[in-house]
Amino acid sequence: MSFTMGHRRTNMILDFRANHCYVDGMKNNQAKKGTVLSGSTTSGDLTLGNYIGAVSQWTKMTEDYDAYFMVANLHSLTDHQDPKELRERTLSFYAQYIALGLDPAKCALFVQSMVPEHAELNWVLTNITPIGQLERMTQFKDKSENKKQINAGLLMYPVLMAADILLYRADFVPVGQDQKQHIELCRDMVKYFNNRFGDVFKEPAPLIAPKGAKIMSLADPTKKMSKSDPDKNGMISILDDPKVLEKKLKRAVTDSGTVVKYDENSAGIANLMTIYSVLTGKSYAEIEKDFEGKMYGHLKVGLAEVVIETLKPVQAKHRELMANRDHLASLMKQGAEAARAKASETLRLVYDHAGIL
Ligand code: AQP
Repeated sequence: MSFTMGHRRTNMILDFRANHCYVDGMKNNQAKKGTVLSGSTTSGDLTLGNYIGAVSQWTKMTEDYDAYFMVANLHSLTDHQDPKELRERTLSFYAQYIALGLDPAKCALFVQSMVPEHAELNWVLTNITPIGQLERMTQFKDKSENKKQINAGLLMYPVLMAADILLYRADFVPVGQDQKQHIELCRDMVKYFNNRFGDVFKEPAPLIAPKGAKIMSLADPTKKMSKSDPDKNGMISILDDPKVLEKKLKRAVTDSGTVVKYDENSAGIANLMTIYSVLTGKSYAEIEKDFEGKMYGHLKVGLAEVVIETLKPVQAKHRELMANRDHLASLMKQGAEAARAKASETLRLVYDHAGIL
């Protein structure tokens, strides 16, 4: 009975898709280069690192791939979240994605918790994943350091991430450098699952941008820029006020040199030049030429202008979207329905293979 109901639900979703631009991509699936899935955790507002390393890559893929992008709100529970703030941030995050260029008509743009299959597949995968492998994850080691109490969710984070990817049987996962290890683990989990239950999944490959895959903290350029970093001076939030942006960039930590020259060993200035290069499309050599005879301070002022100009339209679009909550809610509902069409099909296959009624 549930099988029939599942079918009925899927048909309903496909009917919905027929009235939606997204269906055009689905109809032409033959011409697509494969399926992509990615997301970002609602542990703070998106940073320039999240944008450069991930979201900006996603927006380029919606034409060529069958694309699924999610607001990963379940992932944020690995850390303490104020429920009221989390609810509001989830809405804001969704609006930030669209403001940054993701078009909900060209991809399935959804909130993770609105697709319950993520949590269901997570449980199945939990039972094929060796704990030792999870304990070796760099992110787990970094995030559990100095914590008095480590919750099981922090350890299991990569399992839920694998469920996110495998539910859509994604071929590619566009991510920043820090997530590569988690994708490798997901590939192992595909082998464990297929060996035990039969061929259901294929191994996904990470897609990592050649430049900007690891934007560093402005306060400590040896550390990754992170949205949950308690030191707010280290991050550029895409919603930061222009005055705040200018102040943070002018204060960015660099070495004691003065000449604007790209050098990997000079982490602070290399980071600023990378951000400048990605946002303007200029090469390092061109930037060096632009700032010839000038000092680090000039680069920081120039970069502040570039960042402010880049984020101005994004912030305006975000404000506009947040002013119409009903419209956002309806986009979220449509996105979740489109995602569930594929997710429920995969889960049914998984349960069939695993003997789960
Ligand atoms: N600094 C960064 N440079 C380039 N890419 C980055 N990403 C994150 N930080 C940078 C990429 O953004 C995507 C979404 O990441 P996430 O939110 O799921 O988790 P994360 O990698 O742990 O990102 P944060 O900002 O550091 O979050 P918190 O503070 O919660 O840990 C991923 O593709 C990631 O690689």
